[in-house]
Amino acid sequence: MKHPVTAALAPIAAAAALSLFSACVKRDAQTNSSPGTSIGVFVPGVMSGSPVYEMLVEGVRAAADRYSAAHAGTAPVEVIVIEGGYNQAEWETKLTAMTASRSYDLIVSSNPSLPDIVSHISAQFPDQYFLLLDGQLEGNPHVYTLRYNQREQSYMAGYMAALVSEAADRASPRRVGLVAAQEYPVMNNVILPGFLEGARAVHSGYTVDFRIVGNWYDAAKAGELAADMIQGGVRVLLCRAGGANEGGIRAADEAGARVIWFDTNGYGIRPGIVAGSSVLHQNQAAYTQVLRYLEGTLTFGIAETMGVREGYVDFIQDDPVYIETVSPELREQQASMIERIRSGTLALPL
Ligand code: RBF
Repeated sequence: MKHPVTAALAPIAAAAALSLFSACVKRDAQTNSSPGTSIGVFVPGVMSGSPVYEMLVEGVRAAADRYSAAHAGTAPVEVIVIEGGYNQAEWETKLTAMTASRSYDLIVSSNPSLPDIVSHISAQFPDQYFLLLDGQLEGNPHVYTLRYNQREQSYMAGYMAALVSEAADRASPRRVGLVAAQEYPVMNNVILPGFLEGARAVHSGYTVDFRIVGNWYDAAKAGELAADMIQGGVRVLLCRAGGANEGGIRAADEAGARVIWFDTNGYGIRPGIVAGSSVLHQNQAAYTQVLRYLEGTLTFGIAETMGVREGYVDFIQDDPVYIETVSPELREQQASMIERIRSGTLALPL
């Protein structure tokens, strides 16, 4: 015989169970119609002063907004941004904590060092999906990667650096400069050689003065290094040091040298000083790939490489400040080199 109280409560319990069930059904329905309702963005560094990360977040947000607007009946896609900070030793712990929270259907990040970190984390949390830009990892069924052809990006920078150097001062040594935040495999094996390769395509006698700041924020140190390089005869330098670039550009301005900007359009930063902008369309990459994820068409487990021909790497030629800063002859030579890359006549594979 049922206990009378239990019997009396039975309908309530049934109703509660039913409402719990319908809540689950509702949630499942939402999940089914929008599989990536929560996206976590891990910024390996600090957004401010690092346009490559600002572009990342901008692209993810734009994809989430676009998808949410097109699926007005379902819950909007949520985007949470977590900055890892400048201490690289903490990134793995921070990203592990982010993954362990199980709050995100997808974790998005961007940095050549992320594939290694994610490989460790993925072994512990094999169900978590990751979308990594600016890095390469093939064969993990929960990880999609897209890297840029930075040989093309740095070649275009080196070519313009040498063109401007040739025109600047015949008495100077044939030497271009590269101020880098730190050494890492892509810097040493792709960007540095690509920059030199581009300069040597203008004249085979070019060498590169390569200096390291030691971090991504010390503008004073970058300025000292740049000033010293210019003192030694460098007329054009590529600044590759995130927030520290400001020091390099200031030193160039003070000493009458020129700077080539990397990743974003830098002409407006100090008009007349920035003579080239070799860019990555990271916002476009983040937007396109996150939208593919939300629409269920992103293939995990693959690694893609995108360059000039795919429209993700470019050299900005139509900015009025560029047109004012660089002579028509040099712009013409730069344009025809870029055209050769775009058409495939000049192949610069990674
Ligand atoms: N780029 C930045 O603009 N700011 C950064 O703080 C920054 N930190 C990085 C740390 C590491 C370990 C590595 C390998 C790269 C870093 N980058 C940073 C470079 C960035 O992720 C990207 O590769 C380049 O901006 C692409 O040209």
